[in-house]
Amino acid sequence: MSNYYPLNSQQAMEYVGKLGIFPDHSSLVCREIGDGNLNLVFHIKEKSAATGVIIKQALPYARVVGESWPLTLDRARIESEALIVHHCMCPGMVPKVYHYDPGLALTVMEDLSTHIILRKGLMARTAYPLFAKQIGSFLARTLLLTSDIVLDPLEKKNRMIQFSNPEMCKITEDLVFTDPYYDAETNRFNPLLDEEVKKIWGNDKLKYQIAKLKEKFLTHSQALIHGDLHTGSIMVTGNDLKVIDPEFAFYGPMGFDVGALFANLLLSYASQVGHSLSVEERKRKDYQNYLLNTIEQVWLAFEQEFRALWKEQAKEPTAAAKGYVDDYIMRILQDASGFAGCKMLRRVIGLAHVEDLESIEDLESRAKGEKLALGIGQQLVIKGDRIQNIKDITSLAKKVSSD
Ligand code: SR1
Ligand code: MG
Repeated sequence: MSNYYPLNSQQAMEYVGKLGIFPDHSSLVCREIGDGNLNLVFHIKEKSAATGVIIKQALPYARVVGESWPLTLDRARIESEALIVHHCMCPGMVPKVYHYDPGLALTVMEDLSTHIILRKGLMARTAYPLFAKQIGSFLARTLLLTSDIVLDPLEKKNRMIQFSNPEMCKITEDLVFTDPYYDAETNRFNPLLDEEVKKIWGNDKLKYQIAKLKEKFLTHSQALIHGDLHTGSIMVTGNDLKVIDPEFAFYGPMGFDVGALFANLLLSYASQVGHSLSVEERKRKDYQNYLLNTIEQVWLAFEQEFRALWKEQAKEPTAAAKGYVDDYIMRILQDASGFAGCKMLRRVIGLAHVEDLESIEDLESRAKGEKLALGIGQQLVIKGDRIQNIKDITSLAKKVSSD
């Protein structure tokens, strides 16, 4: 884009000033608050106000690596358009988009300062009683309502074109499905895991399953998926939830979003082991149980809403075939297991890690949590095809923990 330039805080304020969002002559303040892997994020508000707006601007490279990793600016379009689709299906569950500028690859959107990143809430061992129902519903609605089961076939194909996102998909193909399973330059891991990681690199059974999961990610254009639904892409209060950051959105397998969420809840579960020196054993176990119960509740809420929507809204003539919806849901669960496993492994071995584990300063304590994550991740991948219900996943996590 010829008129693209990365904003600084002053320019971000001037930009928003011209949009008529704030009254004329407002006294604005701005902070760059981006702490993710990819983008600039500016928080702009009137000096005395509590909230204002967010400008999220894509950089032409991955922020986490630097200019040596060029990255498409089209991800800003994908994100703003996915937010609009998600808003139609789940009003109030994504930030409102106020303005999108293709030239500057930026979106001006609702300020969510009242919310916190779910990952931070989990790290503080907070319980969110409404979370499972809310995210289960978000998943069921955004996935089923963008699929062939509900959409007119031509509209679905047009949406696949609209959300063609090859460069962002390539990041996932490399960082989730390829690099962590051999001695790739992008990998970085705790040196105390050397032995475990080498075993993973030599595990043919695991790599065979991962090859099949990658193939599914590459070829199964089932629904408009968020594409990066980890606990850093969800913001919460005690009673509200917003899903943010769909810049990896594309037409892919439904189980990838469900699996991403399971993986990140399980990474929180595994991290409890590394933090346990500093807290009572009882508190750690209670929170682990809470996390497993949350996974079960998410799935139940997802399945319930998915079945109800299927009944009410399926337009695909074959949707009423006896046993089809049951089989469809079972395949999502099995895919979710496999994808969750890959996503756990990549967060320990690959380029981009998670704060749940990284915040454990002592390398030996961290390695305990990471080993548990590697153990659960491998089992989810290997046993994915044999999972029959959600308790198979939570029992597997418990079993690996007790081994
Ligand atoms: C270079 S981007 C690394 C990771 O950050 C994002 O959140 C995605 O998960 C991606 O794989
Ligand atoms: Mg993100």
